[in-house]
Amino acid sequence: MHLVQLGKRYREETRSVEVVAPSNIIAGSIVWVEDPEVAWIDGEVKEIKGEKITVKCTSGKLVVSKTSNVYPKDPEFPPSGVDDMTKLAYLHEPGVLQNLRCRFDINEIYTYTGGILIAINPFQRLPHLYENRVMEKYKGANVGELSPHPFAIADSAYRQMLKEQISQAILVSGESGAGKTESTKMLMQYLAFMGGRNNNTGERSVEQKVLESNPVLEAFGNAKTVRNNNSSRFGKFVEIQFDGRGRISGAAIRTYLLERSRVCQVSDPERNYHCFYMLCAAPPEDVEKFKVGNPRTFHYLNQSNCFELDVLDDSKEYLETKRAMDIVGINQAEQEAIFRVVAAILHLGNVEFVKGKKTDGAEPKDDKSRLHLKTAADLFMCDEKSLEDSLCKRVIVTRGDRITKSLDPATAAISRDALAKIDPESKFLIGVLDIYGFESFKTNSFEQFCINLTNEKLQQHFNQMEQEEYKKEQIDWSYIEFVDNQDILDLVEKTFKDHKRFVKPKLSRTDFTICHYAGDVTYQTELFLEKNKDLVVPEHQALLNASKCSFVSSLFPPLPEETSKSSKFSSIATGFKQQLQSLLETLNATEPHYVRCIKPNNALKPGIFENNNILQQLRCGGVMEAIRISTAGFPSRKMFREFINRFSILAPEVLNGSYNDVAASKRILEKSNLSGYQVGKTKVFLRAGQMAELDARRGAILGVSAIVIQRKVRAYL
Ligand code: AD9
Ligand code: MG
Repeated sequence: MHLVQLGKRYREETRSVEVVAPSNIIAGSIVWVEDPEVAWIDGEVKEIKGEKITVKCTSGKLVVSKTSNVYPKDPEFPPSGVDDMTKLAYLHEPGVLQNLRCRFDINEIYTYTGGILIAINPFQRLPHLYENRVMEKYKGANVGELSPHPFAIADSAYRQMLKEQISQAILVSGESGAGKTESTKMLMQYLAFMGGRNNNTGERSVEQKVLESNPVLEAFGNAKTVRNNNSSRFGKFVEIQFDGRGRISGAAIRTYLLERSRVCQVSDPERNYHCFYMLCAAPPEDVEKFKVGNPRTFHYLNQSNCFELDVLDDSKEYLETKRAMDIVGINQAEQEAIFRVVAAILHLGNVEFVKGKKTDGAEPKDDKSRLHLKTAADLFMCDEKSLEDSLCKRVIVTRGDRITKSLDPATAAISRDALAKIDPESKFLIGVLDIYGFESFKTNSFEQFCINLTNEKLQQHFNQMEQEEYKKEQIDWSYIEFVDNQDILDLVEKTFKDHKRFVKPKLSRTDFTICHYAGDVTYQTELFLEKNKDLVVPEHQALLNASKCSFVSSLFPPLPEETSKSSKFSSIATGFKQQLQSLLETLNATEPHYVRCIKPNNALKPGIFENNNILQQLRCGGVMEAIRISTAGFPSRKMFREFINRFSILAPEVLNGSYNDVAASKRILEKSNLSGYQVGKTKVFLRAGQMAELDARRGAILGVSAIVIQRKVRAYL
């Protein structure tokens, strides 16, 4: 409900900067009117009476609406849409939706909104879009010259890095299943392609390692959820480092907030992390070595009835993951140690406890539990008795509490070891951020709180970068209203009560609502404290530190003296806040680029475009906000030199003699009779639609000259 209201808020704000005022609408006009089912429906205005307008919809329905809720429909809308929203004659919500839809229908899944790339998940392989020859084509082409594509975004980041000598970041966002991880892979594929160098040593190159790190990360950090069969349960920031000449010199991956609770608790029909099922489906000799078997026999897996996935062959994935581990440089011994830990977790999960007969503590329930405990100890290469003691002698220890810890360092170690810097001469980096988008579910807990706070921060970053660009170029932007969300960040980080963004629902004692930039979210606090605990029991730490396997013991370094006495308590929120702070510091030093992924339907099927669903995502992802800012501001910008190269054809005389960039750019603009644009210190800033206008004129002239040339050629023949 709140999202619908929010949509209204956007529309009201957008209206003040509407390209076409609703007053243009008269009887007979073709318009868009709101519809509860399909969001917007087109029709013809039959009658206008003051605030009321009657529309005969194409569905045959007669709708009476408020004049202010009706928008003009572009009568000359091109049937295959436009590749940049700023080229739309009418830039409003129904127009944006219509454009995305008709492009989606012809498998054009990418569209620009000014500088942002919108990517709609096709839920079907479109291999022709990602071939090597496509990458070749994008190499060095201007953004806007070719169809919108993640390669174009990566190319522009790469070239900007070299030209301006600053690091770049590509922020990929969207809800679960929208295609962030897939888009991230394409961006990385392109950057590896551009920055790769020949190596004849037979060793794996850094870029190969970067690309191959994905299957490893996904085996340990992805799981099937109800929203996505391959859902990343962690955020990641992939840094690709380059030397001054643009060649890849190293890479690193930072991960954020892995969902640890999944190791011990899985709800039907979801799955635990892929690695557990893979190991169970390993070749017989490995199954025997790691003492695993049918996934249905393990408590951590059989809490859900989902074991196999149509789209994923676990035994194939096991081999693939091991191959990828080879490539990224995890040797056989390390691989074995990693899978031993994975198997030990499964066995530990099968140990059941009962109240001890002799002492107050607990003890393994029966021989079966004892056997699992022994197997876990064997796999961890630690002392069985100590393992039992460490689990049983503390009443507060519940099944799995400590185990939740082990996957996380394992994943961290993989990314750390796999992708260590190999060249100290890195000058800049291009970072790609694949992070969870804004979430609002029926019940929202601690995870949603952290995720939404992240998005709030990133949205603020987006607004600040936009404002900074205007300031730097000394562009007058006083009339552009940026919605500042600092107050929400203050609310979360500093105060809590009596804040206009904070609502306490009357009917619940434990819920609270925060009015986020993307909508209101009510959080249920029951599990907040529990989930926020990052408890490591010192006995467990000491036990595993003493493991005979150096890999396992390295995951659990000895604790400093003073903390080993009591349980080491640290909060997830504090750690996460620090990570987020450091991420933002990195981002602040980079030039940002944006990819917004959209999930067209919840059935995860090709060809289905759900209007209401998509609109919600456009609003939550800040796309409507970006369009609003764009309409009010200057969505298209070009460096003077690029602008002159492209448009001097509109005023060829500017190139006569020695000319100055500013004067030449101004002259071209004056001759084009545009208004409202601004000329900054290094760039030309154009209003929505003006770039398209200039391109059209350029196209017309080029078309004419092409005809002249053709005629001449024909005459010559
Ligand atoms: V989550 O927040 O990690 O749960 P993501 O990362 O946004 O989510 P993901 O990239 O995993 O979503 O995409 C989900 C699925 O959609 C993939 O497994 C593919 O089957 C499908 N997909 C996404 N993008 C593309 C694409 N460009 N072409 C083909 C795609 N299929
Ligand atoms: Mg993902």
